[in-house]
Amino acid sequence: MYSFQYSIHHTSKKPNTLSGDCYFVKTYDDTALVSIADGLGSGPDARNAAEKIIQEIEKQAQGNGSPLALLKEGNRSLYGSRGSVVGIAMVDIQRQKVSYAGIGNITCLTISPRRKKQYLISNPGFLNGRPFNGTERYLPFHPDDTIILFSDGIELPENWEYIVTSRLAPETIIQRLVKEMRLINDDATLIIGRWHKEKRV
Ligand SMILES: [Mn+2]
Repeated sequence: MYSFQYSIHHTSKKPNTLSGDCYFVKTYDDTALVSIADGLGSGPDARNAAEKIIQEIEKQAQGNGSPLALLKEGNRSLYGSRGSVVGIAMVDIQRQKVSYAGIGNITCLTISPRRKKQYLISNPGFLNGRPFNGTERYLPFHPDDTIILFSDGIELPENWEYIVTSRLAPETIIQRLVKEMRLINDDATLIIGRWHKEKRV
């Protein structure tokens, strides 16, 4: 039995205001869905766009779905909004693979316990309800690999690989990353997750 363990760092550009980033994480049996939307600009309009698409992803998502199909569904909710960049990763521990589709400046990568890094590239642009070119990308994902997803308000510290591949829990890893990273003046979201093998009782 595996369980998906994850942790999130989420802040806004100005203290005490809503972040223009939104996110959604959920586990469906063998698949963990991890997504971040960063609304264009900042303030309420940015928030509004990011929230719309994240709510749509949440509504439409199923464990066996495809991230590109979800991007398309979500895109429809953005007509008339300012627009948003979005990344959606689905990590299937049974098939040992991750599927990813992203538009715009969202970074997604996996790292193995031996520090082998592999990036899942987002297509350029942003979503605002108009047709877009999306690509679904795939990578193998083994137990104890870590998935990392973040918006452009995050710049990982130089030693991030060592921190992430430590045997610490995701929550502790996030705390250490945040403590050591350079702060950027932007809304920021960072999610790290891994499928953890539960010991049989
Ligand atoms: Mn941003």
